[in-house]
Amino acid sequence: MTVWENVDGVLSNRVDYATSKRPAALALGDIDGDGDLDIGIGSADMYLETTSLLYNDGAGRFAEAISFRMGFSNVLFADLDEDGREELIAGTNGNGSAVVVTDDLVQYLQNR
Ligand SMILES: [Ca+2]
Ligand SMILES: [Ca+2]
Repeated sequence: MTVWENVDGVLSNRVDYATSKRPAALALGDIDGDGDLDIGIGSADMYLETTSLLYNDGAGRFAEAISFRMGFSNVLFADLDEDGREELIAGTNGNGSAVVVTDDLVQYLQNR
């Protein structure tokens, strides 16, 4: 995934980020409620089964992708429980399943 900064109307300061293989969908949302848009990426690769989340550092840069072993090709953000932090909702095209990822779950998985 590549992000360019808009500097006075000119796309500049290109930064490439490693994400899930064969990214198929991208969504912006604020999963940690800090006011900065984070990025969720779904994958079209059913074998590698990765969905990625990149936290915004508040300065327009993103932390290294956190990848989950779940092969969901569609992603979106919505604040399902109205706590001010959006959840990442990921769904498949194939088997009709979906998961909801919260910031609390990500922090738990990162710190165990
Ligand atoms: Ca955020
Ligand atoms: Ca929420």
